[in-house]
Amino acid sequence: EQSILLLADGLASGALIAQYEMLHRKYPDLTCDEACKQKNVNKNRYRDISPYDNTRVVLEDCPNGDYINANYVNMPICGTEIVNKYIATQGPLQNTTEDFWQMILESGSSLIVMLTTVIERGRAKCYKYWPNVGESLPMANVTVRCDEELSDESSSFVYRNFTLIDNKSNEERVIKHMQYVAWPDHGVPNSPALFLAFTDQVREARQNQSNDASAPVVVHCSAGIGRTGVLVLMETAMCLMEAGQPVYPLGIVRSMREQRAMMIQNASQYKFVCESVHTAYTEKII
Ligand code: PTR
Ligand code: PTR
Repeated sequence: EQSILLLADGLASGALIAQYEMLHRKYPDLTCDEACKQKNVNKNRYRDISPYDNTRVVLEDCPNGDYINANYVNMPICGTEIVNKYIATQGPLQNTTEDFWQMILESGSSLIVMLTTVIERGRAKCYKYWPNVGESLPMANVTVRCDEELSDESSSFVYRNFTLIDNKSNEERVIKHMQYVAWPDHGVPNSPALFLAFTDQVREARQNQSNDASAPVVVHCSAGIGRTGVLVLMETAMCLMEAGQPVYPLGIVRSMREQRAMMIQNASQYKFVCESVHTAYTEKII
């Protein structure tokens, strides 16, 4: 396959990384004004990571205002009717936990993918925004209950089941939570095989969403750019391969960054996905 040969060549020569380094991290024409407003600054985990205004998630009925550090990211799969929808967002802060759950409610999503742990190397990376098993977290508009928590044999993944209750209508929605716990920020996953397996599970869970299969999958890490970008790139590449379409990772990253700035944090993360795609193709994992 032509594009896979190109990928192999580009990896060998270093051209792939050189091209990646030349991409815009952020499009200068796209504004991030809402993020900088005084009433919103303390809702951003990192000062240098802001959502573009034009793709940001605007909350409709949130007690704390319409702002959350999150973007809609839509990834069409060429040659098919498929558009994989995501909301890419930062790891919630204590003061944005309610906004996060409001976003889940309004988006219709029933799948949350978490690519960080709560603390890494002694630093807080994400607030534990969910209750312990058997407990509930009541908020003004919604209540979240944690029904189940289990981890896989490798201890790399944790799965949880939540029930999200709309306090006004009493409607309930089952939310699946998939957490990848073996992946430091700024780094790459500990194993390509495990990450491919995890991405595959996300793909499957996306199609089996309890509420609406076309609802966005909510993906977050700490900043919501690095590891989140890696997952979006990987799932997109897997879907393209499955559809027999060429995979041009550079174009995919460009398209992601038009929707959320700085997606994919560094060249090693980019290289990791390219190598995983190559491995998956040559070993016919997909
Ligand atoms: N921000 C720089 C980078 O993107 O590489 C440097 C940096 C690296 C900053 C690591 C902080 C880092 O660690 P932590 O995320 O744990 O604060
Ligand atoms: N200011 C932080 C830095 O550059 O290190 C922002 C940041 C933090 C960026 C974490 C990326 C990070 O990784 P991830 O998006 O995978 O959580």
